Amino acid sequence: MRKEHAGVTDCQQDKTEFYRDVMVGLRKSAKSLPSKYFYDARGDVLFQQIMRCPEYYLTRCEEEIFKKQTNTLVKYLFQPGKRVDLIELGVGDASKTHHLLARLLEKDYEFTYRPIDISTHIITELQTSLPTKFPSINISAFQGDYFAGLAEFQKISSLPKIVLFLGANIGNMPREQAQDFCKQVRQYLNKGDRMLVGFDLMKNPRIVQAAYDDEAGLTWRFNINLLHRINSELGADFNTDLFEHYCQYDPIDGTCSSYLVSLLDQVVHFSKEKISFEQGEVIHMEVSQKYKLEEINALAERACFSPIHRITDSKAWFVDAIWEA
Ligand code: AVI
Repeated sequence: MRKEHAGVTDCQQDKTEFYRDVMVGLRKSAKSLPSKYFYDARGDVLFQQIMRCPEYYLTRCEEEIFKKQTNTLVKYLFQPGKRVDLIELGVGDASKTHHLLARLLEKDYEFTYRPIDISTHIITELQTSLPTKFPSINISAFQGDYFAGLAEFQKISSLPKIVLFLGANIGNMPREQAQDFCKQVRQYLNKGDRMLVGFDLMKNPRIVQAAYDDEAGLTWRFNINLLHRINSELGADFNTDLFEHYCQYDPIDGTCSSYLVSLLDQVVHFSKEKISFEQGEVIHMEVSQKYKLEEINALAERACFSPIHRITDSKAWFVDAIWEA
């Protein structure tokens, strides 16, 4: 629920923050926009479509792990008879987690499922759909920032925690930021708590490149949608026909970078400022980092976790890494 304080709504504050982040990115000599703003209602729909498109293998790989290796997940994450909080960061439609939840309920594990997501729409939807599918589930969701959610759950419960961070969401942070993120999550955990993180692995560059440059143009629309969002929410006048999507995968470093390219010299107006683009100039939109298996344990250890187990899909394209705090 949106709160009002001192006459300023959270909604207005979000907008100010959005405007500030956009301006900071577009005023830089190497322009960029933060990919966290991809996910408005239209962006959520486009991302759902990307997850189902033939080239985007990530979702299918992790879905296979959750479907076919559910018992291994349970074995390394849960202890029979020990009641826990199962916290999921950035939950989406929870379709992969469904497999795990079903098995836990079937085997009478005791847990409260605590999803955290920034999207009000996703949280509201989940709070009705999950109890319909699993009538015996205990669910207590949080809408907002991951760390605000972790802080809130720490306040209301002292049960051991199991944290899920699926979907290679960690890949949308550059390596150093991913490291800091894991360290920060660790601060909300007690010794013995567990965390599962989904990583996309380095593989044939053509497979990665295709996943971020799909035939149907969904990824193109997903990126361009952020310009539409800036137009409608911040009053800018981007002509989206004058930008095209470009993505490049660096197979040595494992970094897949998405850009929007300006097709002409042009000026985009905001109510109080204007931003110039040269023909061929790019806006960096997103990083999707791919990892080598061996770097993942080092990342865990630097964030003060002990690696416990790793589960890969049958093609070894994706891994769910399980760590102990
Ligand atoms: C959400 N995240 C893990 C996706 C990814 O693969 O980086 C977002 C995405 N961007 C383009 N396609 C999918």
